Parts: sequence; C-alpha cells; structure tokens
Amino acid sequence: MTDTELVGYRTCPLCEAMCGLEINRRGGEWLVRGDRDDPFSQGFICPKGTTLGALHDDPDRLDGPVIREGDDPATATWRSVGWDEAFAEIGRRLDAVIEAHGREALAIYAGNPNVHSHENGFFLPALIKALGTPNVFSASTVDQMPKHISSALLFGDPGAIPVPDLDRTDFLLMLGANPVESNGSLCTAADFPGRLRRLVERGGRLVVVDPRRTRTAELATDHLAIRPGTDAHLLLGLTHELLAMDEPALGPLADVVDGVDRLREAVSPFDAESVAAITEVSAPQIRSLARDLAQAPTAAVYARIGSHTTPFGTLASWATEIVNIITGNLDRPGGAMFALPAHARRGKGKGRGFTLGRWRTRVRGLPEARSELPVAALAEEILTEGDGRIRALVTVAGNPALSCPDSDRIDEALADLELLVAVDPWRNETTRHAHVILPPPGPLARSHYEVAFTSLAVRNVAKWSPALVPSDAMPEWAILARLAAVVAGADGDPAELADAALAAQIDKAAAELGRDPAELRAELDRPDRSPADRVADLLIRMGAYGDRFGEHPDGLSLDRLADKPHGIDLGPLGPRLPDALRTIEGRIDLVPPEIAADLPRLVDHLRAPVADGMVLVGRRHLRSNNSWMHNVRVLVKGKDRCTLQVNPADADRLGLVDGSPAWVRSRAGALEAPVEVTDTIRQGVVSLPHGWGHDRPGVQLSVASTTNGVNANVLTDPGPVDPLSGNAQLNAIPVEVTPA
Ligand SMILES: Nc1nc2c(c(=O)[nH]1)N[C@H]1C(S)=C(S)[C@@H](COP(=O)(O)OP(=O)(O)OC[C@H]3O[C@@H](n4cnc5c(=O)[nH]c(N)nc54)[C@H](O)[C@@H]3O)O[C@H]1N2
Ligand SMILES: Nc1nc2c(c(=O)[nH]1)N[C@H]1C(S)=C(S)[C@@H](COP(=O)(O)OP(=O)(O)OC[C@H]3O[C@@H](n4cnc5c(=O)[nH]c(N)nc54)[C@H](O)[C@@H]3O)O[C@H]1N2
Ligand code: SF4
Ligand SMILES: [Mo]
Repeated sequence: MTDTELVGYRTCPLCEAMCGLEINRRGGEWLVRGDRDDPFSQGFICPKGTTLGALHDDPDRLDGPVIREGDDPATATWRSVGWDEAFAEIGRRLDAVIEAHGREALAIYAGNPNVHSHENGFFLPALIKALGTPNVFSASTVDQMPKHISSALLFGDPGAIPVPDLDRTDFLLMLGANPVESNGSLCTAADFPGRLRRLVERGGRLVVVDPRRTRTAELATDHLAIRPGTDAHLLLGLTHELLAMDEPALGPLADVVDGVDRLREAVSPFDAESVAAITEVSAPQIRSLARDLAQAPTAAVYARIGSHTTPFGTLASWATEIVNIITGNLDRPGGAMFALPAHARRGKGKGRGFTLGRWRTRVRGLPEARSELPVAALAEEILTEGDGRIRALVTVAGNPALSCPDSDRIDEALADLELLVAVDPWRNETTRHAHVILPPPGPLARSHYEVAFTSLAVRNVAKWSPALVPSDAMPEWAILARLAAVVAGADGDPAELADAALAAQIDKAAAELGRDPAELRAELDRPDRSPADRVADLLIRMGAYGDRFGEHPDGLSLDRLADKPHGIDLGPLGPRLPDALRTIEGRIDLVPPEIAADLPRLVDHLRAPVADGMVLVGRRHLRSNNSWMHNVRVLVKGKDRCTLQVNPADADRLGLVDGSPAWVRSRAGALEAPVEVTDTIRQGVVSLPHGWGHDRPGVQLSVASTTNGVNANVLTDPGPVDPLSGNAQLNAIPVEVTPA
C-alpha cells in the first residue's frame, strides 16, 4: 500500500462554492479530498475539485511565455521565450498600435477565473487603468451584470448583493438556477444541494422555476416550468398580488424605504391573468405563490443565470429584491441577507450613489455600466472600420471565442487584431489567436484568499492558504503588474510596482490609525507573502473583524488565518442595513428612475402577442466548468454531454429522433447537434450546454480537442442586450430545429 502524504489545505478556486480541499500526494499522484475540518464545506467536494492536481499537472498547460510565428493558427508555430523577450515584444507591438490609432484602439476582456484569485482581483484594476481605454469588457456581461446594476440602483453599491439565507429560511423561491449542477452562483454555499435537502427536510418549501426539470427541481417541493425569458414578468406578477393583498411588510426597513405608491403604480399592468398568459405559470399558481411567500415565517427569492441572461435581466434582478423587500425578508435571518467578509468594512449608511451610461460603444452606442461595455459588442468594435476601432486586445483568464455570443464572429474578430496578448495557462480557442501568451503558474503554486465569494457566502467565513508547491514561474500578480507597466510605456520590476501600488493604501490606513506608515509596512512586509497577500492582510486587519494593527489584539490578520489552515467561521449572516447602503441619501428607492424608464419595455412585451416557435436555453453539467476544464480526462470520459435536449412532443412534431443529429438555426448561426429526447424539458424549448467545440486548428488541448461537443454560442445573438446592464441574451434564443 502506498503512503498518503498530506501536502496542505486550500479553498477550491474552480467554482463559487468555496469548498475546502485537502491536498495529498500518493504514489506520485495528487489525491484531492474534501477537507472535513473546513467549517464551511465540512468535507463536501465535487468531481471538479478532485481534479485540481490533474489541472496543475496538465502537460498542455504552458510553463512559460510563447510567441506565435505565422498568421494562420492552423499552421503557426509557437516559440518559447523568456519573460523579458515576451514583454519586449508586447511593448514593441503596442507602441505601433498606439502610435497609429491612439489608446482608444486598446481593449481588455477579463474572464471568469479572475474572480477566483485575489492576485487578479487586486492587480487587474491597475492593468485596466494603465490601458487608458474605455474598451473594458468582461464575462460579467454574459453573466451577472444585471445583479450589479439592480444592487447599484437600489442600494447604491453594485457589490451589495443579498444572498438567500439557505440554512435558516422556511421558503426558497429559486428562478433560473441549477445549483445541483453549478453548485451555486451569487450565493456561495459549499454543498448547496445538501443545504437544499435540509431545507426541505426541516419542513421548508423549495419552489424551483425553470423550463427544465433539473436535478435541483427534483429536490424541490414545487417545480414551475416557466416559458423562457419571462422571469421579470412573473416576479412583477407576484409583486402585484402581494401589494393587492396587503400593505407591504417592510419591518425595520420602513424607515429607509421610499416609493411604495410608485411601485404599486408601476406593477399595475402585471395582474395574474396577463402574467399567466406570457409566463405559462397559471394565475391560481401565481396567486397562491404570492400568498405562501407572504405567509411564510421567513422566505427568500433567489434568481440567477436563467433570469439574468435575457433582455430583461436587470428588471428581473430588481424585481427579485423587490419581492424580498415588500415581504419583509430583505436583511433578516431566513430571508435575503448581505455577507460581511473579513476584508470588508461595515459602511456608514450613505455613499456617492451610482451613474449609468457615462460613455457608449462606438458602433451601436450601447451604454457603459460599472465602467464596462457589453461584451456582446466586442466583435463589432474590432471588425467595424473607423476611428476608435479596437486594434489591440488583452485577454486575462477569458475564452470569448467559446463563451461569448456570436462566437464565430468573435473568432473572426480575434484573428483580425493587430495585437492579442493573452494571460492564460492554455492555448485554446481564444489564445490560439494571440501574438503572445503569458501563462500564470498552476493552481497549486499560488496562495489563495477568497475575496469575491466570501462577499456572497451564506455564512461569514475566512481562510488563507499558502502556495502548496514551489514554482519558479512568474506569479500572476507579477504578470499583471508588469503588463500594466509595459502598457503604460514604462517596463519595470513588478515587486517595485506592487510596492508603489500598496503604498497609497498603507498611507490611508496609517492616517486612520494615527500611526507611522513605515511601521505598518514593516508589519505587512514578509518575505513569504506575495504583494497580493499583503493587500489582503492590510484589508483584513482594517476590516470588520480586523486587529487594526494591534488596536484590537484579538482581531483578525493574515497571521491569524495562517494559523487556521481549515479556515475560520465568523458566524451566520447578520443584518447590515442601513449601514451597508451607499445611496446618496442613505435610503432605498423602490423604483429608481432608471428602472422606471425601462419598465414600459416590459409592459409592451407583456402585451405583445406571445411568439410561437422554439427557443434555446443553456444548461450546466457538474463535470464542466464553462469552456476550460474539458482537458481533464476523468471529467470528459463517458457519454457525450453536449446534446440537444428536446421534449418528446416536440420531437414527434419536428421529426427528431433520439440520438440522431438535428440542425439548429438562429439569427446568428447554425450548428448540428445530437438529439436527446427527454421529458425533463418543457415543450417549445430546446437546451444545449455551452463551453464545447474544442476541435479548432491550433488549439493545444490534447484531451478536449478529441471531444465531440459543439459551440452553443454560435447560436446566441449579440443583438438583443439588456439595455441597463448591457448583459447579453444567452437564454430564450429563437431557433428553428430540423432533422439533419
Ligand atoms: N451560451 C452560454 N454562454 C455562456 C454561459 C451560458 O450559461 N450560456 N455562461 C456565461 C458565464 S456565466 C460565464 S462566467 C462566461 C465565462 O466566460 P470566460 O471567462 O470568457 O470563459 P471560461 O470558459 O471561463 O474561460 C476561462 C479562461 O481562463 C483560463 N484560466 C483558467 N485558470 C486561469 C488562471 O488561473 N489564470 C488565468 N489568467 N487564466 C486562467 C482558461 O484557460 C480559459 O481560457 O461564459 C458565459 N457563456
Ligand atoms: N458544473 C459547473 N458549475 C458551474 C459552472 C459550470 O460551467 N459548470 N459555471 C459557473 C458559473 S461561471 C456560473 S455564473 C454559475 C451559474 O450557475 P446557475 O445560475 O445555477 O446556472 P445554470 O446551472 O446554468 O442554471 C440556469 C438554469 O436556468 C434555466 N433557464 C434558462 N432560461 C430560463 C428562464 O428564462 N427562466 C428561468 N427561470 N430559468 C431559465 C436553465 O434551464 C438552467 O437550469 O455556475 C458556476 N458553476
Ligand atoms: S463544488 Fe465548486 S468549489 Fe466545491 S469542489 Fe466542486 S468546483 Fe470546487
Ligand atoms: Mo459565470
């Protein structure tokens, strides 16, 4: 028997659930298990987490910078170079672009894994600033931007996102989410499925609204197979019924909430009958759902991807919070609550408010939201001639060639750039077009402090994990810092650049504490800590539970966290309003002007004749992670998962046969996929997962490129975006389906 040697513990960086992992070596292999002593995940792990070692050891993962020689990805060769040469090449090509076209020809696309790294969280903003361009794109506009915007409009803070208090609620209404596969999103809960099971076991209600009877819906007490694209309508139908029943139960929020009468007026068109006609959730079901929500001792409404990636995403997200507020469930235990992570401060109950649309895209005039432009406009901004056309793009941890709408056009656009720099560990569908790829070290060679998802967790928790294996690769913070310098025209030593960035924050903390900045710097400056760790330490020490550099001797610091490798439980969520508000007046306007101005569009849609024809929705599988984990053999073996799910009645009507190929055509494109006939999907809807299609020339993913899936985003249409958030429509896409 081979001995198992414990290497260490860390938080899984792969999805939002923040599972604690125990990393072992056995017989020269990684053995990754759930960490039973992690207070948050208590041993839970999913199949993806167990492959963290395999990801780290993937022979296709690049171990140093490469420069492309040749224009056609199919025939190009890749030259390994040192870091100095890579950055010099980038500098040279950038200078040429800036000289010829100015800085507005530069752009950046930041993908999802950025959110899973404190190094990227702290150092990406410097790169964006250094680029000095309005062309900032990210995966947020194919995902959760509607939630940021509704939070910004209601609470003054795009980051103030309430999460359902899963462990204490009596009633969870969940729309457009499938946490049994996804493990949750904008609601961090390790073992989300277990928490849902326990909710039902303790006599609670779980109502799942989804056009598919998902594995999450199988756990639920009720499943409503809504017509795709109509969640905002349903939520405003519920609001209408709730307001018709009673005065809103605002509870302690009554003092800070304005606009009940305007809300009543705004939802008046959304009577149960009208809403039933479009959502295909019946009027009696809508009424009883409203009544049950109002009567539940505690309840929470939670909506995700299926609700947000539609042209009414922000309205749906806003309506979600409205139902929470008017049932008295916002900010109370068992309702929808705000986390208070270790690196955050409590807040003063007022702020600077929020402005949308400060600039617009060049071609379509789509408004900026949260300093970003809609990624649905990326391809046209590259391909459309004229002043301000994007000529150079930096991608950091993103794969828009598979993940963003109308991806064939994105692919064409990427090939058209004068410079593409990719900070990415793999040569994939996007980075095959790069002139230079800058790969960060593997996941086990970096320290981890969870910034984003502790802010969205259903309990307050904190953990810091050191890098578990030594690496002489350039850390990702250093890649980003040096790239920022090169982009600004001043290459330099990343450590010095990082120090300069930290100095301002140290000065601010020192001023607040009445201390000498040099003393604080000396306490933060440890040879074994990266600059990103030092930023985390500073924020934690000045944060809600912090030691304030000795003022609160029992308070938290990175040292304290380092002593607790399984992490620390900081307790259940507590009420945070009104302190967490950042609106100018420190109040919540139920119907912010931006929402009021957009609502007539929804009313028009409510009254328009219901379109017939098929629509396409997405789906996630436990063993995939967007587009980038299909190179792990154990995760892709077995039956092909990239099938077109079709209801038996539709299959009969359209002449589709289980296992045979079908053509799917949308306004944007067409593809062929094998049919899977299943009654888990409602009539009129077909479903295809995203993130597949790795067979392109020039891709170096030896396992993934042998898989059979097709790229669903060939079908998604960049045209209809949510006007407030710029979010793309990835669900409820009109399609025509025929036997192939
Ligand atoms: N049709 C459809 N499309 C969708 C969705 C959908 O539901 N339906 N979902 C959308 C959602 S929610 C999202 S978030 C987006 C994701 O969109 P993206 O973020 O653009 O795509 P990912 O597939 O997550 O690709 C992540 C990239 O990061 C790289 N990477 C992995 N680890 C690291 C790292 O540590 N450092 C760096 N620098 N790079 C790393 C991978 O190699 C890969 O290139 O996709 C969206 N696309
Ligand atoms: N295994 C795995 N886990 C992941 C990811 C992954 O790719 N794979 N990606 C991660 C990322 S980046 C994210 S953002 C999260 C997303 O996590 P979730 O938001 O849970 O996303 P999905 O699992 O795609 O579930 C969305 C559901 O919405 C349904 N739906 C589609 N259209 C509509 C509609 O109009 N109305 C309603 N009510 N429902 C609709 C779909 O049928 C689907 O079941 O998952 C994360 N976790
Ligand atoms: S559920 Fe998410 S965080 Fe947990 S092990 Fe799986 S991928 Fe990692
Ligand atoms: Mo996402």
